Amino acid sequence: AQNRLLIKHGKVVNEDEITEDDIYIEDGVIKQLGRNLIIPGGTRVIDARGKYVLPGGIDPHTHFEFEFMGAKSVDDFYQGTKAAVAGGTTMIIDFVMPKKGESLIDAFYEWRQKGDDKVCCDYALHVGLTHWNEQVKKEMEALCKEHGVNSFKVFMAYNFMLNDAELYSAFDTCQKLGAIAQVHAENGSIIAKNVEKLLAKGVTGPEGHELSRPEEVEAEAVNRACIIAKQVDCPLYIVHVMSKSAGLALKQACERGTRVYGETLVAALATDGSHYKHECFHHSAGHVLSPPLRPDPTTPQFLMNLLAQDALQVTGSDNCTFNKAQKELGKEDFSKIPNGVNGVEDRMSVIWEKGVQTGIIDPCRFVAITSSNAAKIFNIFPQKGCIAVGSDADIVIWDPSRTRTISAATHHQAVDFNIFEGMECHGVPEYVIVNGRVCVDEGQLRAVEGHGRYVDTPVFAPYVYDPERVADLKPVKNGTHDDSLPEHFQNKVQIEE
Ligand code: DUC
Ligand code: ZN
Ligand code: ZN
Ligand code: ZN
Repeated sequence: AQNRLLIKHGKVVNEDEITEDDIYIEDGVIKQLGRNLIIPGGTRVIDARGKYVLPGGIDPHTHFEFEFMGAKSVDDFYQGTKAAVAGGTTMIIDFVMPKKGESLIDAFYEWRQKGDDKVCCDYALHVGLTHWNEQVKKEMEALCKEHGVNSFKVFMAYNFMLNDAELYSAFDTCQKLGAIAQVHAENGSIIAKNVEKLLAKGVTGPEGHELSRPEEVEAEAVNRACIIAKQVDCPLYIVHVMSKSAGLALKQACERGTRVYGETLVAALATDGSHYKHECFHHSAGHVLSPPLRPDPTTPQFLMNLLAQDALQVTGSDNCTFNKAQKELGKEDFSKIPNGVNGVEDRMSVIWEKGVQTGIIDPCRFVAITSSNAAKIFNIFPQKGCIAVGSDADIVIWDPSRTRTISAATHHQAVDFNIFEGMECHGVPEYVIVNGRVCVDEGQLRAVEGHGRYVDTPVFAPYVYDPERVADLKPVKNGTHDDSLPEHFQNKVQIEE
């Protein structure tokens, strides 16, 4: 066999434990795990002494080459996944975004066409529901049964938002298919009125962005989405939880027995809304994303604490990058600034810095929130998200003692701005192994266009708790892992039609 690799002497970190195993990889898969392995001659050996060996990061939220608000995001599937790999992420999940009225299946194939030949690492796709009718319902079923899709995103804001009755039907359809519903939770009707009012008052700059969509407008939508999902017992995933209020609304819904997961963004964990007051337009507009960064400077640590408590489970980037020139579309009107920021490359280092380096989370929890939980929720665990015999060889050898300083001048993304500019991070990927191939080698990036594959995300069985397939997320309390299942996963009764 070709492509053999042995990783020796590292501290192997999974979400539940750290072991001192060596790892033998052949043809892209982990074949042996343990000490004193017997391996074929001619195998390359990587010494990981003093380093952590982590499951490659999974970024479940990117928008590569996305036409949005009159612009097209500049990181495509090549540049975007190359940057991901450079930072220790070995799989991304992007969003198919059908034009209003467009067939979901057609849009799905458009995205496959953008991705398949370009991706440097494996990828999967969520599908956005930008309108609602019977045709959409039929196509959702086909996407689940024939195209490896198990997640659909609905919007409560933007001009493709669904109303409450449509959300109810969309969630109900997801529930019956065994899919998970994702929601962009902001009250779009309130935002539209606020924008009108602010512009009329002469507030046209980026500072108007957060003012038009304050955190209670996010929290209201989180709460409403949770209530609607609970009516039809649909598992729900709130994307980009950006504020304290939204995080608390989600936590309370969970305590009421709603089956809901929360994702927050690396942007929200490491920066804040003070940037919207920056005098330089390219700087403030460069931080515009929705939901916005919050003016309350205690927000980033609060969200990290929610991750530590398992009140949030996942971190993504929402990487949707626009150059300075594109952001100028909103020079006269903040509501026209293309929404989106970087993060796919820096997510792992920034979260290590803000979470592990500060002592809020341990390396196991870091693995859970950057990789394992996304793999479980989107039903690709243990192929992805862990280091185990039989799993894909997506592995990062992580040096916690080295640091790097983030800059647009040195990053691998196509975009000309970086919201983490100047941030010094402990935790540097020294080797990144993607499907058994060494794609960062002693810190040198050797990503290969087209090396990645499309990964099917199979649906779950609706209503049934299936220990083989349903995510059994383990809550972490003060660094000790509680193996009991969260209540919302305890036996659901099968209801036959
Ligand atoms: N928010 C962003 O900032 N960009 C892409 C889409 C979204 O919801
Ligand atoms: Zn969104
Ligand atoms: Zn500036
Ligand atoms: Zn997004």
